[in-house]
Amino acid sequence: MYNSRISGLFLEIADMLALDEKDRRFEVLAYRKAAQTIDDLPGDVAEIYRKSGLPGLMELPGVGKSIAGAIKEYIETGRMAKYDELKKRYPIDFRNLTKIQGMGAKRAYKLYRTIGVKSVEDLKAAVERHRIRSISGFGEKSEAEIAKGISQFESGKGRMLIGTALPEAEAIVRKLEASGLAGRIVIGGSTRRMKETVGDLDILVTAERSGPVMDFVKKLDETERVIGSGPTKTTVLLKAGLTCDIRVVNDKSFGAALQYFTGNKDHNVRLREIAIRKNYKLNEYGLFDGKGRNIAGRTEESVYKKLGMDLMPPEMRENRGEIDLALSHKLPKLVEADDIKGDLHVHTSHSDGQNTILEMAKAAQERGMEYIGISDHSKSERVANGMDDRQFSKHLDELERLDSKAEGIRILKSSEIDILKDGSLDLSDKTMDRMDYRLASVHMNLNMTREEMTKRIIKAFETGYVDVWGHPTDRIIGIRPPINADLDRIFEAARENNVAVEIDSLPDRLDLNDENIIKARSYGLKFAIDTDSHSTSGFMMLRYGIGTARRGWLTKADVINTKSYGQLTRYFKR
Ligand code: DGT
Ligand code: CA
Ligand code: CA
Ligand code: ZN
Repeated sequence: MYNSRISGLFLEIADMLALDEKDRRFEVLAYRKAAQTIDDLPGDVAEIYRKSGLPGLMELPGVGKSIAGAIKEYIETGRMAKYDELKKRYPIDFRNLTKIQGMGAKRAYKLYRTIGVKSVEDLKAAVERHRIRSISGFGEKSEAEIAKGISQFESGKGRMLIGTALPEAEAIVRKLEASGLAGRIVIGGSTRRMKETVGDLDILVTAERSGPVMDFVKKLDETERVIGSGPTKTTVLLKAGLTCDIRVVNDKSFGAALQYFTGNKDHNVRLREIAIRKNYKLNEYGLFDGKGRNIAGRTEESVYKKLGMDLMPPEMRENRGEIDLALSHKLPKLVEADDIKGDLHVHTSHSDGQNTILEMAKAAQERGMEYIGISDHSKSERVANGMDDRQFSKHLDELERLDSKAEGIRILKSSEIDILKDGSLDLSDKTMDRMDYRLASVHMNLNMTREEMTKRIIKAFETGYVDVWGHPTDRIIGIRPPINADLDRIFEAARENNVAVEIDSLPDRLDLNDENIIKARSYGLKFAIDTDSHSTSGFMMLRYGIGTARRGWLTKADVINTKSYGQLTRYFKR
């Protein structure tokens, strides 16, 4: 899968072009937009090129002739001349440095020019020697912020977002399927459990002969180098930057192997204890009775069943109580992507989205949605072109007009309203009164004390205007830690004020996370699973929000946007 590599190169090219003395704003935007498009593709961009050549690439939104040429060049040669050229001028690891909170490309460049920082390691050394604070434009405070950013960065290192890992694994599965060398091909491990970050990929394959499968994997486009290989297991380092374990098992043990390699480890350990108590033995080859006879293993279900349990979804397998529920046949029926009837967090070209209201509505309709809530930013989000009350007045008129015109989908009037520093909301009551529902999020002033932040959010809820709390803790995985706030008190206030909490499907947000979902649910809260889409391709991210919701054990009834249009509008009016 070439997508993440190519979009990464484009983002870095954009960063470097932006440093130029000449104004290259349009080129910078073009590369950013192309990076976004490629990142959002459901399949491999290389497949598009192989099937339809340059013209196929140029049909992608935001991909013109020269960018298509760069994609082609990279797929064919593994290099990109434009990138290499810029890199000579800027020998700086922007990709990792800009992941550190408090470090944009401009600041990275300045540190390079003044004290020669090229990499995260250099930056770390400079921070430790307190060399940052004396550089103009930085100071002690930003040195401390960068130090914090580095430790946050390091804690996420070596793991990859599910939003990158899953498409990568799927691309390999598709190729194995097309090869005809294997029978069943299934993704296991943390990827199957939809964990927010993944350490390595685990793929299980059945095949009559393992040799040809292993050879195929070693020669994949995706493979950077082979780490180890034997008849049952091959480990390769992928160009995407993570390793992949491929195991070949036989049909008779497939279910037992899938169970074992799906994990997680604690879940497996408990399962094995239950087997031992029954005088059985459980391993990746099957379930065996006291006489060593194989009594289950062809399917996962057979293994769980012989242990007295119902089969539970992979997302639940974290040893958080799911085993007891399975033993007592009380597993919940978890929410599914098909249950979602609409999206309540959508941006359009009226603030920082790329597509018009109608384009977004049409794309949502094509995905089978019954309604879409348009939630463009409020005025304090200046960087995101937020609108003030006057602009909203026109915007809401427009939404009403489009709703009456659109066929097959309803358009709900909303906004992602900033929760300001003092807990007030960013729009007037009059404006908010006109909306079908209100989404409210914290975006700025994130460095408050725990008490201040808690009060700020509770105060916003107490206005009575908040229907959904957007991306609640505001974390960005590997980049920004969650806000420091007392979630117990906030959830209590959410219940009292009928505020549903959001699960934002963007793979670097997935906020609320699984553990906080379980906590919020214990307060009786409802949830909205949204995509926070900024373009028509954004709706594809829904599956990550669904995966996270399932990791938090949510059912259809817990999620408000599983309601029909009629039910939902009644719910908001109550
Ligand atoms: P990751 O790769 O760190 O995101 O997490 P996983 O869960 O994919 O872990 P991984 O790849 O090390 O191993 C895949 C599965 O294999 C894991 O979920 C459970 C099983 N497994 C690995 N090591 C052990 C072990 O020592 N004991 C048991 N019972 N199972 C194990
Ligand atoms: Ca793994
Ligand atoms: Ca593994
Ligand atoms: Zn937001």
